[in-house]
Amino acid sequence: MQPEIEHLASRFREELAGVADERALEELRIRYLGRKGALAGLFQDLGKAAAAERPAMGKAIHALEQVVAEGLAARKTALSACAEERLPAGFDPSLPGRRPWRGRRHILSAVLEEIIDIFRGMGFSVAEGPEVETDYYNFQALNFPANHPSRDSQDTFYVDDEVLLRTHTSPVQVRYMETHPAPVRIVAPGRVYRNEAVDASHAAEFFQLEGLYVDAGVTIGDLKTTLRQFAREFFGPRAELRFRPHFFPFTEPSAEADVLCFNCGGEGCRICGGTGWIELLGAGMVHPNVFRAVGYDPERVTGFAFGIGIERMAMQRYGIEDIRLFLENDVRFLSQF
Ligand code: 2U9
Repeated sequence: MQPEIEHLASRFREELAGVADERALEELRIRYLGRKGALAGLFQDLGKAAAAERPAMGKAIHALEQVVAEGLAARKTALSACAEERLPAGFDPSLPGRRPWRGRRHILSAVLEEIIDIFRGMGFSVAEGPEVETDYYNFQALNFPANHPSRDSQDTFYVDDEVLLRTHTSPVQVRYMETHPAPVRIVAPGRVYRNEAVDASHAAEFFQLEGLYVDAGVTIGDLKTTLRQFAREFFGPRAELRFRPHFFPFTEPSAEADVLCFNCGGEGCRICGGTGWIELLGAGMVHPNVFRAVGYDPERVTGFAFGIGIERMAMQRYGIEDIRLFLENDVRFLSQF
């Protein structure tokens, strides 16, 4: 197209974009295609042009004519669609839409569901229970006697002397055993509360998944193989676990399990604090007093139990350094996962 004609084409497009109703569109049509319009003027110029220039000029004018005709027709369709749909006249339904905001699972839900799936694959089913519990189910049935120092590690928020926010999901397993005979193979996921001074690694509410396997003849060997299998599925086939003796009121013996540091492979680095190992979970053989509390005979059944902190697993997997980020609801954080 020649410069003058090209200029007209771009002016037409601008004017077309500004057209808001059918009357303005008709005016625009007359200005370009009417008897005294821009195109008519160009055709007159064509008549006066030198013979050698005419073919190229004629082609360019016809091209412009087409641009104008098509532009007017498209705008007309758009405007009548607006009228039919009662949309504002300036609305152009041919424009691409805005992508709607898509939600996603919270990173803690995603990690929790992944862990649940691993245990489902090993034959565990899911049990749930209330977050507001009684002193009996949260402590006494789990072998924390009243006024015993073992309670110090799990201070919580009290509604009154008897009613409190659960400090672990263990009451779910207590309730389950009260109502189901052995064998039991369940995981109990959920939110728990502790009266903690909040900092980068301590929260007053967090998520856990606890597991319980009870039957005749369950051994600590079953506990170790089950947790090793879990670690391999969650961290990868080369994940290694080590067990250190520990104390929990509700299990005896008890242990904490560490996973070989995925970052340094045991050499010692910043992530594992130079030890080569990262603390992962707690576990143990269910204390006979817990079985007695739910009416199981500790002479006939044994069982193992374990507890996994979900935030800790997510922090390790994704290199998150502050536990408070999980509950701040900042989309800049959440949308990374
Ligand atoms: C019953 C009997 C025993 C559950 C267990 C742990 C060890 C444990 C921690 C992991 C990180 C809490 O979230 S955390 O801070 N849990 O170390 N939990 S054994 O033992 C039970 C549960 C129920 C009836």
